[in-house]
Amino acid sequence: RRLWVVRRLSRAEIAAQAAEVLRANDRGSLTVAAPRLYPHMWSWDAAFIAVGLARISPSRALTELETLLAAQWGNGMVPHIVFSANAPLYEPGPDRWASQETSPHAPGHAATSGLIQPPVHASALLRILEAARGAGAAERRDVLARIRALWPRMLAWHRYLAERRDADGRGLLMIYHGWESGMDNSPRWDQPYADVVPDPDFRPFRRSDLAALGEQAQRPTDADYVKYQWLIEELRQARYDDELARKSLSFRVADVFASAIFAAANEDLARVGEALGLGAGDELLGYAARFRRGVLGTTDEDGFAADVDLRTDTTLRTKTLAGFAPLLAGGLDADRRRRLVALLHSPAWCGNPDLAYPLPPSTSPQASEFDVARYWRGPQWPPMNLLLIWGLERSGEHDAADRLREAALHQLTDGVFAEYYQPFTAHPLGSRPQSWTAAVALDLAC
Ligand code: 2M8
Repeated sequence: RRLWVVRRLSRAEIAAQAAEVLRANDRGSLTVAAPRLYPHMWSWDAAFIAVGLARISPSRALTELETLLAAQWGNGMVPHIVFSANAPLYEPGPDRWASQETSPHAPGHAATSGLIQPPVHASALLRILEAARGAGAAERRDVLARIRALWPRMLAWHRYLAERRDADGRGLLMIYHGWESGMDNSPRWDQPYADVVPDPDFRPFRRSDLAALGEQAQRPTDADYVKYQWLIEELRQARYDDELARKSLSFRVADVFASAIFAAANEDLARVGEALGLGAGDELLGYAARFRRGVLGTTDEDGFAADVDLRTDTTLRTKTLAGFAPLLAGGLDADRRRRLVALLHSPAWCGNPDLAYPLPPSTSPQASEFDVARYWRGPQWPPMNLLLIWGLERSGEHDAADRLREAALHQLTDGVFAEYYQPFTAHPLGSRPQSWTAAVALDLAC
């Protein structure tokens, strides 16, 4: 085992270099997720990017959310990709989604995908609001006015999720594709994907990710990708209609991690609304309570949460980072919360003696599916550290939050801003420089 050894940057150097990455990936009113592999705007990346940018300019940070929400669909859905013109090839591109031709809800002025990603946006908005309080008077006035203007779109997004993605009110968000979880090839989805069988005459298109990255062992497999592509076909056939999708798709899962993010996001949006006198507080806090209950309803005796396959009503107990969802959502009794934090620090997770940094791998090294380099099956992901830090703070676990914060920042002192990290050697993996990693570094360093 060879550790990745580099010159370590100081806090000030990290902040400066991270800001430089975000500047280089800035295309005016949006920041591309990564220059080659992901040359467009991604929904939850944009939220993390906004959190980082808020440290430099609350106004520019808000622009990121405004651009994303300007591509919102008529039914409130915020698409997981907003395509920019003249970018390097990314597949599936706008033609594969054909959203404007297929759905009456798709916006006429923006090319988008037809999926969602976890709703971190309101949590980003709250941080922008907090950063604006420390800005000069003119910027503060401007940001507050723009947040008011954005409010109806944020509310419509949350209503879409609560009404269309949790139609039966169980407090768990239904997703139609592993991409909607943001954790594409996580072992969380192995079982549901086993039931996704493309039509025999389906012709998969060429992958652009392998050419852009050149590291096959760090990406999902071809077998995975055919299914990812096929599900887009199924969704298009369902005309991106939630009523139809909910009944017809061969992948329908309750995503416990996104549900926890949503619980917290509703509280954060309620705080923004309260600060600006915009109302809807009861409604948003009602959603927060519903989704918190939904998340808690899946937990085992340690407070560790599970996804649910909604086609078969099977609970999916996998050893992935998503199990810590209750720390994000809150609501565990003190005893189980202590047990869950102890699990986080145990050898199955951050306390694993082989780890280069005590940070949670995306999949437990003790799980049979653990793969040290393959994307969401093992590597450590900086934005997930940030979500856990927020969650631990929200849960009153300040010592655990501080430990995680210190390790997360230390990992990023290599100055590479990689998409993800090999947990045992600290080698930077995936695309680089990845905007959300730079944003997290900036936030942690400031
Ligand atoms: C990855 O997902 C995209 C598809 O949406 C891909 O592999 O092409 C995931 O890591 C996702 O969570 C992330 O938002 C996206 C852009 O960074 O890349």
